[in-house]
Amino acid sequence: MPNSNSKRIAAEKAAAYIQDGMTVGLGTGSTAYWAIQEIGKKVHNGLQIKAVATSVQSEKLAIDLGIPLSPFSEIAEIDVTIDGADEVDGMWNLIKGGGGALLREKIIASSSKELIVVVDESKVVDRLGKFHLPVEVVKFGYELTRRKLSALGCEPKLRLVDQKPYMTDNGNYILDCDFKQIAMPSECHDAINSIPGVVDNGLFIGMAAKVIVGYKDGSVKECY
Ligand code: ABF
Repeated sequence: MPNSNSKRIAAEKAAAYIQDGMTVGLGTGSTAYWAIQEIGKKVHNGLQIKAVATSVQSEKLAIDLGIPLSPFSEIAEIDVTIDGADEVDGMWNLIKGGGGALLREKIIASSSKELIVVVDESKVVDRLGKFHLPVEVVKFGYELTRRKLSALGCEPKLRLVDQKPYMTDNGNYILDCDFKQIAMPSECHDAINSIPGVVDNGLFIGMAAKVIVGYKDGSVKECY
């Protein structure tokens, strides 16, 4: 994972909130990576937690670090989830899903008492939408789903890896939708999710309890 200092300081600041006895959601991406590393150190030093991961990638990292994972069936509620984002606006609405994990991230975030978002300064924007919005769709009829999405005023592109459709951990496709800018994120979120074939999208509206931003100069800012 890239050794980006500003991501790392934000992630480590967030990891300081993890206390004994907590159930913790582990995010996905290169910023969440540093939070998981820090949590792994704390577990190695005796911290007693249960964790659940937002992706197979984070699950593997947690296992490598000795972080105890619990099956969803045993988790009533998650105390804190630490996760990254692709964009954060002034209302702390987020675009997530660049890493392809948006569905599990949203499920876990919605089951968490507190979602702490960790980003570097490049992710903070005035208006969401420069980052193409990831939308997770079922494979069946995705061409029709794509047409309905484009009718909302965007250009949906099927995410490819090695010239083949990217498959999420849940066996679905991702359409990356270029809206240029998203003036009304909440309405956009609802319009997208009302389209048959859409599983969920990367707009996280009003879900962040805290946003921690790391800066190139080594400073870090917590926004409540
Ligand atoms: C994940 O973190 C994704 O939702 C998002 O795409 C990614 C942010 O990227 P990174 O932390 O690697 O910059 O939660």
